[in-house]
Amino acid sequence: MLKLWGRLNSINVQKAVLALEELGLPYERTDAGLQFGINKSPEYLAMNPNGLVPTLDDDGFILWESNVIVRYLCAKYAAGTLWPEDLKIRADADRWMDWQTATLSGAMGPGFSGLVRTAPEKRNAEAIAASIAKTTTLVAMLDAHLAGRDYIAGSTYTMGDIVLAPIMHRWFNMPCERAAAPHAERWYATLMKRPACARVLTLPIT
Ligand SMILES: N[C@@H](CCC(=O)N[C@@H](CS)C(=O)NCC(=O)O)C(=O)O
Repeated sequence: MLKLWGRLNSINVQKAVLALEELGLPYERTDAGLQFGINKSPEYLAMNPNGLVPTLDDDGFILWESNVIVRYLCAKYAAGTLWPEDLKIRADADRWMDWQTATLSGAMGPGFSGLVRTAPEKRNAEAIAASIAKTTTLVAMLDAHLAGRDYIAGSTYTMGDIVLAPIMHRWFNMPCERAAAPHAERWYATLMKRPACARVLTLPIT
């Protein structure tokens, strides 16, 4: 059976769980990271030397990097749908997946950890404001992209949506002011009607 390590309040773990849930695959998940520990143990480091979550074990094949886990699962079990066969549609999904990791995640991180994981008296207001401002600009970019399409890579739901959904769920639920992003909000509402998204993303952000 597929095995996954990682705590559910990590957006990177949520991506992998969402892929598994969308695919309807049986899997076993072990909480790991932060208060659950495990991820710095020698056994875990032998699987994932980064000591980070998530890690996937597919019958002895060990994989880390959340976007790669999503791509692998979608290519193995949903080629032609979640993993588009059309090269350009797939590259479009890949582009936004990499953008999420390389650009959006880093911009949103300080605002999220400041507002959600830091006691009010210890918050760095300047860092939080800078993070919210950067994220607002990036979300506007995503919003403009979604103005012309139903989903990240066009007219159908793909791995691109799976990777963007957890971070956008976080953004739409962070305790801060947000500029209107009507196309991204419409996209998010559509996603939340999917049973797998509703199961994975209705958790409060922590
Ligand atoms: N690029 C990696 C980043 C993984 C990562 O940063 N994971 C965080 C949680 S989102 C982590 O393991 N933090 C340490 C911990 O939870 O103890 C991926 O996408 O899988």
